[in-house]
Amino acid sequence: MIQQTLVLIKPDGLKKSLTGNVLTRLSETKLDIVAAKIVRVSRELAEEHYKQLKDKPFFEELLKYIMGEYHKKKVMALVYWGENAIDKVRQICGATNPEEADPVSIRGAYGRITTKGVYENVIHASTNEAEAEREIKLWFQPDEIIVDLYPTKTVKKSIEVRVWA
Ligand code: IDP
Ligand code: MG
Repeated sequence: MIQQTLVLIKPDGLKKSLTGNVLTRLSETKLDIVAAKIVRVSRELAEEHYKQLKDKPFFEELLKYIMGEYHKKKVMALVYWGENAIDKVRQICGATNPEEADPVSIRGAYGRITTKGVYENVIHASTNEAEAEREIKLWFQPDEIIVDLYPTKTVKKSIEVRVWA
């Protein structure tokens, strides 16, 4: 089954210069990267991304973490695409809790639990197709992805945009 999945290299991954290591590990999957960018995460984006966790005691800390308050204010967002993309990527990421994750996995090798109790686990990956669709549409516009993943429509917009001076 051909799938797409959202991957985020979280601020701790960028701060620790793990981008290369993470991308190399993910290349073992032989999946295609069909979108990639560096994002400064707003509070709105963070809240929307993690909205299923809003009642958790660690939610506020989680928002600060993904917004980069503790590391660098940036995240690398990618879309991986190919056969069984969701499970293949999650397998290499490892379990959510870095102390329970297989030491060979990305989270097992590079993650930690902070003194405030947040799992700083370096990477995010979608867990199922519905979540992948919601997340990819949240982080990317259709034209930022080089393949057609979901139906699109064309609308006329009259907006001011910033261009190079
Ligand atoms: P996932 O990232 O493996 O899909 P989720 O349950 O969706 O796990 O949680 C999102 C993120 O919230 C985790 O990656 C981790 O950073 C953080 N998190 C999840 N559960 C806990 C917890 O019990 N304590 C602290 N942080 C957590
Ligand atoms: Mg999740």
